[in-house]
Amino acid sequence: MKLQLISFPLCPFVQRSVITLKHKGAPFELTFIQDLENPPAWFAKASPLGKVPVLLVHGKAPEPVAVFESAVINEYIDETIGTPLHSSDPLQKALERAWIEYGSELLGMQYGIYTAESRANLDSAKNELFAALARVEKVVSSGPYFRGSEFSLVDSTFAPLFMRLFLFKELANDEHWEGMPKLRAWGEALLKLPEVKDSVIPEFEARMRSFVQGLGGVLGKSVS
Ligand SMILES: N[C@@H](CCC(=O)N[C@@H](CS)C(=O)NCC(=O)O)C(=O)O
Repeated sequence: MKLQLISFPLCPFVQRSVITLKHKGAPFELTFIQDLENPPAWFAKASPLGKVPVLLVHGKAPEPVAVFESAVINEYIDETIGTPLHSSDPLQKALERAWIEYGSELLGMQYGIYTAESRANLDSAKNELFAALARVEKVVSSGPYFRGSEFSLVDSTFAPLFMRLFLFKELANDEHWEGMPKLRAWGEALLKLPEVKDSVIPEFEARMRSFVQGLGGVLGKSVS
C-alpha cells in the first residue's frame, strides 16, 4: 500500500497530516497542487470540495482510494500505522476530537487576522482568536503535549496554528500570551519536534510572509 498526500505548499490543514505521517515514521509521497483555483482534472475528481489535503491510498484496486478532510485522514493514518495516538477511552477520544474541530475554527480566525483591512479590524480579529485560545489554555495539560506526556492528534492539529502565530512578531509578542503560559509552552514544545520542523517546505517562512503581504491587510504591511 502506497500513500500519496496531495498538498498545497502553505496549507495548514495538509501540514497536520504531514506531521501525523512523519510522527508515525510512515513512508509517503507528497504531491503539490501549485494552483488550487485551476487544479488538474484528476484532482477535481479526487477531492469533492476541491480542497487539500487528499490522501490517495494506492492498494490492490487499479484506482487509488481518495480520503479527504485532514481530521479524517489523520484518524485513518492513526488507525492503520504504528501505535495509536488517539486515546482508547471513548470519552477522552470524543473530547480530543472536539478540540480538533475547535482547532479548525481557530485557523479560520487566524485567516481573519491576515485579511483585516484596518487597525481596528485587526485588533478585533486578534482579540477573537486570543479569546478562543484562552479556552484552550483551560484544558491543555501542563505539558509537554496537549494530553500530557503523550503526543496526540490534537498536537498535530494545533502545531500549524502555533507555527503561523509565532512567525509574525505582532502575534508572537502579543500581550495576551501573558495569561496563557501553558498554551505558549505547548506551542514552543511542538515547534521543537523534528516532525513539526520538517512538515513545511524549506522556504516556508519567506513564502508565508509574502503570502500575507499579498493579501493586502494591515498585518502584511507590518511584515518585513
Ligand atoms: N476542512 C478541510 C479544510 C481544508 C482547506 O480549507 N484547504 C484549503 C487550503 S489550506 C483549500 O484546499 N482551499 C481550496 C478551496 O477552498 O477551494 C480539512 O480539514 O481538510
